[in-house]
Amino acid sequence: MMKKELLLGDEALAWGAVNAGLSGVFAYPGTPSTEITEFIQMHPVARERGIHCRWSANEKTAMEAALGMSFVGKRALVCMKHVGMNVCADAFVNSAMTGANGGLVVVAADDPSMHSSQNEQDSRFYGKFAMIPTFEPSSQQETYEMIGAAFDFSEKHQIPVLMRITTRMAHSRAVVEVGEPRPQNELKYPEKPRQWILMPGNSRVRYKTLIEENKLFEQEAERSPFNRYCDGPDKSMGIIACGIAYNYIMENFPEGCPFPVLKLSQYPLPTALVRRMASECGSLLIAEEGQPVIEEMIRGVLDTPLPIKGRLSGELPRTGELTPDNVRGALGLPAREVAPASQIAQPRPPALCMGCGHRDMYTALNEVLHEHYKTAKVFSDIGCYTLGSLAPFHAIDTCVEMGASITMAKGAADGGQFPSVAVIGDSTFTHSGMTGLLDAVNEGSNITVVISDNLTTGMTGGQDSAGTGRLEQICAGLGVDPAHIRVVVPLPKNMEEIRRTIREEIEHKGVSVIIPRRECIQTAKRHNAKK
Ligand SMILES: Cc1ncc(C[n+]2csc(CCOP(=O)(O)OP(=O)(O)O)c2C)c(N)n1
Repeated sequence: MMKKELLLGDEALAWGAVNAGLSGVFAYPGTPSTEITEFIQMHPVARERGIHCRWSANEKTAMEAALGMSFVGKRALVCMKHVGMNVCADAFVNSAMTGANGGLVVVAADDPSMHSSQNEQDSRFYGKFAMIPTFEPSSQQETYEMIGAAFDFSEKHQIPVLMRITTRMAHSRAVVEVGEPRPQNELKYPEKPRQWILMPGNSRVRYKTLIEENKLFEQEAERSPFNRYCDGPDKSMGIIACGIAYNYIMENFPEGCPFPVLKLSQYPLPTALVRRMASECGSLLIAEEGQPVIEEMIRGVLDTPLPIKGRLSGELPRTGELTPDNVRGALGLPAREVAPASQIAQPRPPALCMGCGHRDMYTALNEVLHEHYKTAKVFSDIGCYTLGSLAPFHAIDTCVEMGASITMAKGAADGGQFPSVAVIGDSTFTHSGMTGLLDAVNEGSNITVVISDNLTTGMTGGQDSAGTGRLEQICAGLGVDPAHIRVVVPLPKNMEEIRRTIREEIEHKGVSVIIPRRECIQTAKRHNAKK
């Protein structure tokens, strides 16, 4: 029986996966993907069905665990934000070589306009690069349906599937018709076990079949119900609209689009459909969210030179999100009178919450460094504490990607920098800081590592943090001298002690770790309210 629910794109995806017989979701939080896993964690049906839904330490461990679940025949989902694809890339790219057994779908949530990310990378490149079929929904309803189709595709062709969504799809709500859950798969082992042992002899054979299979995946894309060719009377231009960009185009033509439109939501690129459009139209407009992935590909596909317009050629903006308004010029429509966002909503610069322990940590660190160590450099990382770069703290010199603080501090120290300080959050530390700390310990690098522990993954809304309660043991296990693992409570009343601790550990010649520990005030509020 179908029923209607008002769902975020993320929730439609999660519900679709549960109803498609999911056995486990493996994920590390990251905007705008977090709500997929949270929906499954909160859902009574998921609980009844015993679906695995605990957070993983990082995207690579998530991807590998899901691959293991697929190996034993069950349906597994991996979710992450786009930069998480970089972290799990080794496992992801090689999963095209092993193939899948139980359905395996990897969801990458891209963040064009960088609302909460360091870059605007487009995950479809990873699909093409790994030769993994990629799905890109254009509506919440399609997201719901597509995730089930992606699992079916994955099992039919024994290949992982990448599903790419973007911020607006993930975080906007629409009415979605949902169906009934299908049972989970039984345990069942791969029929081609050699493929799962990627030694050169096996891989060489497998790589050739993967290339052959991609021809089949392309044929699937040519006849996919998610790719649609809608003819139109005005052949001066044909529009290729990918994923959510399809909506931005169609919203401008409530009476129907006069141009032929190829809605693209499944790759590899269906080149026959593209060629058909090129042969019938005077020019092509490529509307895609993110980077000009398809625009670049199409230039290599067409036999006849044809004007191709898009993000590369400048008809559409090269950076940032597309909107129904900013595609109008490319459609030959007059600009709409809209007030700039800054007039509609007052911009509010982000800041650390009042009462946050990171504030006290930075206050103490700044005082020590400004007074005693004018040459200090602070290599920070990604999390709430990155806001230490802004007023009033201006406390950090770098923020690159998760885990980079400790390793950059090490490299700088190797290059003669003193003091070389790393600031990293507890979740970021277990995500990808631990291996860097091991490098530093092995070389006795002269660095001071501050693990600012708020007992949660604060930045993404307060998910469990993988090392909570065990950070000192982890550091000691990695070889940090226990005498130089110091725990302090970041509160104004403890300033004197914190400053002294920082000073002593900077003076220690070797690796030291300072752990300022106090619960995130947002999660503390929630915990108190529950009590
Ligand atoms: C590879 C990657 N995955 C996920 C994210 C999203 N993200 C940014 S910071 C962060 C974790 C922050 O937690 P923590 O280190 O404990 O610091 P806090 O925010 O609690 O201060 C996450 C999940 C990201 N930026 N990059």
